[in-house]
Amino acid sequence: MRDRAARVLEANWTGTSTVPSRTLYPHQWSWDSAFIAIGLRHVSSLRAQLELETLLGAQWGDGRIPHIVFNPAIPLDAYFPSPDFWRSSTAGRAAGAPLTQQTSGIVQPPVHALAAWLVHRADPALSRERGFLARVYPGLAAWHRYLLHRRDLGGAGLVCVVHPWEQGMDNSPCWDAPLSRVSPAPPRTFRRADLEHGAAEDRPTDLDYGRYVRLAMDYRDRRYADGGGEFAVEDPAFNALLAASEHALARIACELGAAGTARHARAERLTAALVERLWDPEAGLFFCRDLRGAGGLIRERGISGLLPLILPTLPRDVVAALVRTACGPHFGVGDRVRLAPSYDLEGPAFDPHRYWRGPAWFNTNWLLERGLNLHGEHARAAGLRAALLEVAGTSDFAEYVDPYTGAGCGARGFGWTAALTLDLLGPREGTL
Ligand code: 9WN
Repeated sequence: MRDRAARVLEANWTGTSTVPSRTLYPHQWSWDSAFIAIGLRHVSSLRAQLELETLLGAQWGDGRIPHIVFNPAIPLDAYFPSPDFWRSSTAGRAAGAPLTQQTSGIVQPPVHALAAWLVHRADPALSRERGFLARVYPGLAAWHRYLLHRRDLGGAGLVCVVHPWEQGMDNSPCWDAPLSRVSPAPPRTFRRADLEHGAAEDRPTDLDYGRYVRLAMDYRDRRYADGGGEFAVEDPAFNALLAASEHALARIACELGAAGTARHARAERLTAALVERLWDPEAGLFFCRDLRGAGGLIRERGISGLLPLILPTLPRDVVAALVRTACGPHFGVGDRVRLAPSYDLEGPAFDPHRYWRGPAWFNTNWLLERGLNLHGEHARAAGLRAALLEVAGTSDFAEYVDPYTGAGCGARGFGWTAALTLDLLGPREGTL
């Protein structure tokens, strides 16, 4: 397994970073790279460090880490939206986009500081010799600053996503209500590239794609200034990852000889704000909060609502309820499914094969496994780990799988599936 997974990462390595998939996603993606670095550290700490350094090399002056860093050697029509759509170096100039590298203008979940800390821990000697933490710390701090200062659109201490792609679970039913208010870009004004590699019945519909394009286009035409968009959602997983990464940044600061207390305190405040704003005790789950339209909680059960389990200072009753929900009828962990689905098994929009509307992904299940271990649920975590390893192997490191059968869907030889397999094969470390 270890060799097979390492071979996938080798095949997807470009020399400076790793693509999620040679066919479907032939550039560098932000949160993919963070998960990939977490796995790469078990085969090459140097490559793991470079992965993150390359991504940070394309950071914008305002602190945002773009969700895609484009490889100029790849033809424009290999992926849509391509660099000529985002026009980062012109439309993003005021926000400090790089002049010579082409990127997208939206972001993805902030897994990077967590990844940087885990990469450092895998090989502290090499990390110190290369000054790895000192190289990445300023960029990571600016990234968190951007999110906390420019993206707290609700003013309650939580960060907003302004596009479904930012949260990473693109087509989740959690976005249906806020997206329904967005008028789609006309189909003839763009050409999807994803349908050449993925099955149309598994991918987002043309109507949803038109809405993704509209939102991205409007953001670009506002020159990537924050605050004015039609879509603004507080998401539990995005904010939980920021809090976990803020704890990691505190550790990095300490390692560099600075104080980490203020950062740990900020992470605890984020955790408290999550509970205050997004926790629903009756559902035993965190929900997304819509900041546009009529506003309020979006009562769709997505896996995102379980992921605050990765946080060390979550109240005990919240932890207990989340574990019950994960193992109950809506997510079926340890019972009805092989891996936790991306969306409610009993929800009206559930589909075991359609993108983020039911299938299981490896990164979300890896986070769940970490959360279960963190809170002492070792037997459940071990069950999930065993299922993850088995399904990764039998599906040939699929992008995602049918949650019931484990049958592979989407791309094969997928970067984070292979990387997180490597991580699960390694020692299960303690908590952050
Ligand atoms: C848009 C690369 C990315 C992942 C996302 C996943 C998918 C892109 C797409 O692929 O999103 O960013 O074109 O559908 O949803 O989580 O980072 O693997």
